[in-house]
Amino acid sequence: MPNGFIKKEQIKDEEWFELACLYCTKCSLVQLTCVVDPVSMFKHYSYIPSTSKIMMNNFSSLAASVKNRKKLTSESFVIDIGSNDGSLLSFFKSYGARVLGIDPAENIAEVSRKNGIPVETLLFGKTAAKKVVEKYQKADVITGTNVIAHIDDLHQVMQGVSTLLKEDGLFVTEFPYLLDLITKNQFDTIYHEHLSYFSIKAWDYLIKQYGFEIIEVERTFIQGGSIRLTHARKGKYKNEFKHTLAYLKNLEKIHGLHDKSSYDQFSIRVNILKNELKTLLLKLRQEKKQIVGYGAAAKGNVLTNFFDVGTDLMDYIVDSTPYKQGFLNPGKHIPIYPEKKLLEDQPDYALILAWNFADEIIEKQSAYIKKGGKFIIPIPGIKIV
Ligand code: JHZ
Repeated sequence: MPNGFIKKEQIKDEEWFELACLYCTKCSLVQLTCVVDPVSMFKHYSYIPSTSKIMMNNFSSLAASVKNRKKLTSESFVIDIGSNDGSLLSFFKSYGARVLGIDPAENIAEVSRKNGIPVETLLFGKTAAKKVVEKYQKADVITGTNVIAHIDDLHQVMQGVSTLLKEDGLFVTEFPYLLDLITKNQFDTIYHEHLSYFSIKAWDYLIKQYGFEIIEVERTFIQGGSIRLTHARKGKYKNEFKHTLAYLKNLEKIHGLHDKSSYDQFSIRVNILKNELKTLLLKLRQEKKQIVGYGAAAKGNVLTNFFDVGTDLMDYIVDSTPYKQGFLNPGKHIPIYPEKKLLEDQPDYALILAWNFADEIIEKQSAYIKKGGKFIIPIPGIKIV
């Protein structure tokens, strides 16, 4: 599993799941073939967004844009689905709004509560939404960043949102955009936590069934290219983004997102990338260079497994997340250490597995580069810095 970091003694019990996609010829949605039990994946979670400055800036900008549109007061109630450590809600709280997180990860909910952000530890759906409405009230704003694609039953998501949101409420969601995934070879963002890969066409097909419309759309560079969508019930707000939506749908068509054969071509491109990267790493190893990984991202676990990069090619991975340090990455069992080990050891090359944070990492590790260290960025194509 992508976030299934383990200890050495757990290797014998490690679980493996198929990783493959299906394409719907009717609505163009891309989904995984295999659904892993969400309780086992999310009850104890190791990913926290607040370790990244870029992620925090993104949350800050999302909250600010909602505030501009919705005029938040101390009466406003904001709910975040997949609230993690409460990072996004902390911005809404700073605007005076009442906030509540919904997240199944008990370990991270504790962190959130310590940060002053209350959480209901629930998997989101219609039942969870009903419980929250009974205990609290309906929400003025519902947010959900990098979480909707993690939920198997998308109809449950929209039923939940519809149950939980006031008539004039806003629903804001952000997820990696399929257009970026396909055009930038981001195959490694395909993993068990992400069950759906959305184009605007597929997403629009879903939300229309529940009486919602997209009233604002923005492409962001988060996670290598995401899309932030603001929704309201049809006709409640002025929709100034009709042309942008039509433009994006057309762009998706041009890039073949609505046509199955484009996905076969994508697969060929990924296999070419695999050959190129493996050839480079093998060559460096023959030259007796030390190679490590940077960022034990879930996507990095996909890359190391799919490209078959193990401890024969990569000595270890450094990562800033305390929950990951001291563990082995799933599948390939590469050990994970704190980031400071990079400067202590000064390896020749560091393969940036968290390539979406390449700029932030390179800036942070300028001392490593000054001493002659090199970074390899694998996606969208190999680049050595
Ligand atoms: P990062 C996660 O995927 C999981 P991952 C999840 N399923 C999802 O949808 C996506 O995010 C959006 C480390 N790091 O954010 C921290 C450093 O060590 O790309 C993280 O372990 N030093 C919710 O796991 C990893 O890299 C740094 O300076 O692919 C990045 O993981 C920085 C900036 C990060 O997400």
